[in-house]
Amino acid sequence: MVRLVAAVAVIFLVWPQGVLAQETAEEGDVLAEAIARNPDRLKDRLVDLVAGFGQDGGLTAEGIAEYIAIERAGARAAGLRRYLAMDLDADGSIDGEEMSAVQRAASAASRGRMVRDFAAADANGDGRVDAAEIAAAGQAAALRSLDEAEADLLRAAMRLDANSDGRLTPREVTEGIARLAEAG
Ligand SMILES: [Ca+2]
Ligand SMILES: [Ca+2]
Ligand SMILES: [Ca+2]
Repeated sequence: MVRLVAAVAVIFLVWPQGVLAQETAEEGDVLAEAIARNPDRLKDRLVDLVAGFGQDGGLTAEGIAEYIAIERAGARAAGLRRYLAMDLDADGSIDGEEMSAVQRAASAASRGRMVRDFAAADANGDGRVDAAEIAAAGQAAALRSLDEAEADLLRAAMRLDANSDGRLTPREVTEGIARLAEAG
């Protein structure tokens, strides 16, 4: 168990750097790869994004960044809420007693996950989830909802801005993906 917790902690510490290294190596290919995988799915995704986050008929790089931040913030808030709901004395951390009390009140179905989440969040394995660990768990939830590879792909979509006016239109998405799918 201690070894598992240590492994989780190591993954957590090493992972963001790993993602960054990967990002640099694959830069420029993410769009082509996603198109090769499933052009229709990417097209639908981007057309929806333009409709939802575009302004004056076009999606800007800022609009994409905003979407990524909003998605992640929502997931982070949901992740944080689950932990904050266990902090019965509102001191900013969750100890074993609080965990047990919340577990007793929870449904049998959610207990297993609760124990797993608690162990995963307790990065230093001291049996408490402190404020920094709660924050880290929230950030992990944010990155699970929209990871760096997906964020890269969405940012790379601006390359489909064929007339280079800084605004991506549904037509540019559709035609650009069709063009790249044919070329690749
Ligand atoms: Ca507490
Ligand atoms: Ca801890
Ligand atoms: Ca354009």
